[in-house]
Amino acid sequence: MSKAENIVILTGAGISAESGIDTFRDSGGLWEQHRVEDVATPEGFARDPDLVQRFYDARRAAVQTVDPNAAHEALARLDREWPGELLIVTQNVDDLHERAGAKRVLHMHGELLSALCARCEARHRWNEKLVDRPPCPGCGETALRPDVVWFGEMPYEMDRIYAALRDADIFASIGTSGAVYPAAGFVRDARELGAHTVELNLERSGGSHWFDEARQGPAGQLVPEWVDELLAGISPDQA
Ligand code: BJW
Repeated sequence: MSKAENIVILTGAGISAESGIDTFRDSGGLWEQHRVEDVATPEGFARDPDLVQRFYDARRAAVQTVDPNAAHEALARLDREWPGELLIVTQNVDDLHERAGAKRVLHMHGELLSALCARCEARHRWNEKLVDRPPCPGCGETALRPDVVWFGEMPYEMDRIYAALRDADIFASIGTSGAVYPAAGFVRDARELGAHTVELNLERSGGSHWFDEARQGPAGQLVPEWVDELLAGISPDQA
């Protein structure tokens, strides 16, 4: 490599599976336990806010009892040591990338440990329950909702994501089924813009054919191997 390459990494629920967090669409996943229309749409929240608040309260409590795994640790190492631009775009609402030490993380589907005020639109760090309708620390209204992106809502920071994709030399997708847009379309965008694309997933996803390279296995094994390969390829003048 003559210059440090730019990397964009998309992560999904599969990267946190080995930490004990349920994925959505695998057997036994969250969408087998709950109807997506009920818990992950603005209409479902309007119909039964207590049901939705309890669903996210339980997940917010659970995420605080688990730890990052070898895949999160490896990406945090890459973030520390990679000399080029790097952005971890996660669809996950957990904070395991950050707790592993990664800094350049963007949560496009929001965060469990954040509450969004539907009245004043302020976002507040939050690790408690919301079902009891605590007041917004900003405006005082009892209008706090989970700060997550439901179907039909616009994901966060799309402009920043597309800017990073435009400059990417390498695009990697880790632990995501590629079933949800716009994230599922990033591989095509990155590829058209000239990036080398690689998928690391337990099994081939529906969109595997879009990738230049697709590796199958658990993230806790594949990601550390891939990161070792990338870091071994850095030439001394870039380090
Ligand atoms: C392992 C592993 C291990 C397991 N190691 N791997 C028709 C066509 C196209 C689009 C649409 C359409 N109709 C509607 C839409 C748009 C809609 C959409 O995509 N719908 C689809 C169902 C078709 N999208 C939206 O509404 C989005 N907004 C939007 O589009 O706004 C307009 C817009 C226009 C233009 C530009 C930009 C925007 C919003 C989507 C919001 C998604 N929200 C959720 C919930 C978030 C909060 C929460 O956590 O509850 O996000 S849904 C859920 O799915 C969650 C996830 O982030 C997301 C993706 O899931 P993920 O991460 O891929 O998980 P799984 O379970 O699907 O897959 C796990 C994978 O891991 C599997 O492949 C396993 O094999 C693997 N795995 N163990 C490695 N150990």
